[in-house]
Amino acid sequence: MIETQLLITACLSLVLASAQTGSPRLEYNQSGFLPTREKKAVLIGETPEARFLVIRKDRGDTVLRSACGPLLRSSNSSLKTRIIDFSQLREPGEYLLALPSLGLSGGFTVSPHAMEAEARAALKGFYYQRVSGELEERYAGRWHRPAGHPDTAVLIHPSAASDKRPAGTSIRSPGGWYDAGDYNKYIVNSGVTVGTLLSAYEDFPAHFDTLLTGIPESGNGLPDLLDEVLQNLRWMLTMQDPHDGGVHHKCTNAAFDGMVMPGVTKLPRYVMMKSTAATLDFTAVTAQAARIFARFRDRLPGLSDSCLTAARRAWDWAERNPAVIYNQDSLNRLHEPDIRTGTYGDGDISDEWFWAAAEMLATTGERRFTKRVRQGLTLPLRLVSWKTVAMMGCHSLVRAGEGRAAGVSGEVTLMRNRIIGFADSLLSNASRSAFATPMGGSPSDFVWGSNAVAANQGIALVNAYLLTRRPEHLDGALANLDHILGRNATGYGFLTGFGRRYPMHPHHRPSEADGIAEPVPGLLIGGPNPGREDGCTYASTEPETSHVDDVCSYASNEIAINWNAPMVYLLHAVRVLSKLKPSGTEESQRQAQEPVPSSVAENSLRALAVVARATVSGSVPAMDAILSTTWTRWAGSLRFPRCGTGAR
Ligand code: 9MR
Ligand code: 9MR
Repeated sequence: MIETQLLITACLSLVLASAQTGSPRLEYNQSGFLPTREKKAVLIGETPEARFLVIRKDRGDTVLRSACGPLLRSSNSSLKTRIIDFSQLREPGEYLLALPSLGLSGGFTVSPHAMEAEARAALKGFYYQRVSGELEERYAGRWHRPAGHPDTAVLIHPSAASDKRPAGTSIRSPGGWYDAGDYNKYIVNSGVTVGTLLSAYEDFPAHFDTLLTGIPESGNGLPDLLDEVLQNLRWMLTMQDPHDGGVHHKCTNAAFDGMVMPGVTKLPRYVMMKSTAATLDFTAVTAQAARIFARFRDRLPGLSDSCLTAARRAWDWAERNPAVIYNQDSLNRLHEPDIRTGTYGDGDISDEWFWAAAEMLATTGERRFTKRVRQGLTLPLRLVSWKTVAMMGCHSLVRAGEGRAAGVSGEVTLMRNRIIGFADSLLSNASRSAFATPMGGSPSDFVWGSNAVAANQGIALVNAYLLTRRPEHLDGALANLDHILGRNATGYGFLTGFGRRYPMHPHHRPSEADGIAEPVPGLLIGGPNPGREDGCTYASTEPETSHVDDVCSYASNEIAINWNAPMVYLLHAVRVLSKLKPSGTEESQRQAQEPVPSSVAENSLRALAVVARATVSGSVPAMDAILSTTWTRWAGSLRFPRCGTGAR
């Protein structure tokens, strides 16, 4: 160990200074890497780096040395980055990255179990959003709580009054999930959420058939995902007016509850007027549920048929009322009491028409739905969000195939090509991205709920992959997952409870009011949003960094079911599909093997490798200590030219 002592003595005598401006940092998926897929980190800062090493944490061996990518300028902030690609690394284990500007840094794991707990937790996140039942300790752990709003006597708001249901009378509308950090239940948002979860089931049924999440229904003969969906689907069915088939837009308080636990406030709840958007979204998901639950007729006799009947009645109502838009401001001018909760108002429902028609066609094969499907094909293919749902219909029709999509088989071929074209444009964004992600192709990706933009782009890429089996489509989806779980400009992994740094103060009433420091786990935070509609104080206002971990911030730090659902889809899809097809394009492998000329940086890396090995062999404090103490800074700030003695 003379080598090590020499090294330390020599190095300690050097000036400890950082040559960098700003402090560089390394961001990557904090939930680990899958052995068979791409692995990238992003070095943020204006660094002179040329080379990096990957070191095995237990043995201190250098297992990979390669070149950092060129300095990139982000188009979504003033940050500069370099991509560090270690996709070549495939052996499961714990590793460190060594970089001249950072020293030994970035402990990460490669494992076939990477993101497995996250995948389960994101689905379990819905359990914590359940409205009307108690969350028992044996399922909810320390986040157990009494039942929330019972919703057994919900008032008919004047906007919803009819002869059969006069204003002020009440209906039962119990159950379901709370929408987000607030305690209301909105059909439009429930629709896209349930549709996304049901699509996850339809795309990966064998996986979900055996997946357990530790909910009260686990082991009852139904997949947990479907048990969870049923919680909300059954609530949705209560929102359909049995007299005419129309669906109420939402079940809500007049104003948002304070930051209290569910069930604390006992203020009146209302169902609002029926709307065409709500009724069509309801049609779409009850139609989809009808075909899925048909497989479970033994377990749930009648459910599939009830869903289909509900779907048909809703469709018929929409045909009679094709453009009833929910506009809360005009309602508040006409009626008492004023309603101040979320609106999910959508003035353009052509895509809702298409989605409903597509699901009806996929389920029934009846030609009466083809007209609306054909009309919808002229719509621009937009990314899925609560108000843009055409792509949901495309995915379902493509999944159903020509057999079911009777009369529109030519169009289904067209849709396949559009899905692939959409995914390819996302990939071309990734090739220009300072974070190597499809996410952020345009600054407008950073909206309220930007992490769901990333997740829904991921779903679009997965759907393309299911058609093409081109590894880059799956790696593109994974890249957005990496974004959400840490490879982003903020340094947060955005799923509560996971990774080394996640938001602790989500705008989520239970997390805020329960007196437990840890937020409720498995919830996806909205993410950077330069719109900053909440008026909170943000340290940065640039698109990709305008996020603040403050309960105040509902525009960047809330959670929502329509964000969690695509996260569930993406996590499970990427994991399931990664078992099928290894990645690593020839291009990236070639790049990683190219020799890079020896340089100052090279020498400093050698020194880092020596430090790493010496640490493991016990001649300097243990690796963990190095990482957590001044050793990191020491190693990081060395001027290495004179330290480079005899590393591998
Ligand atoms: O808590 C509400 C959150 O769920 C919504 O997304 C947000 C926007 O509609 O509104 C939040 O409620 C705020 C209200 O709009 C204004 N007063 C403060 C409320 C939050 O504390
Ligand atoms: O996710 C919704 C976002 O797209 C809208 O811009 C925003 C304002 O209308 O509302 C968001 O949805 C919120 C809903 O209105 C109330 N519950 C919380 C939702 C997430 O913040």
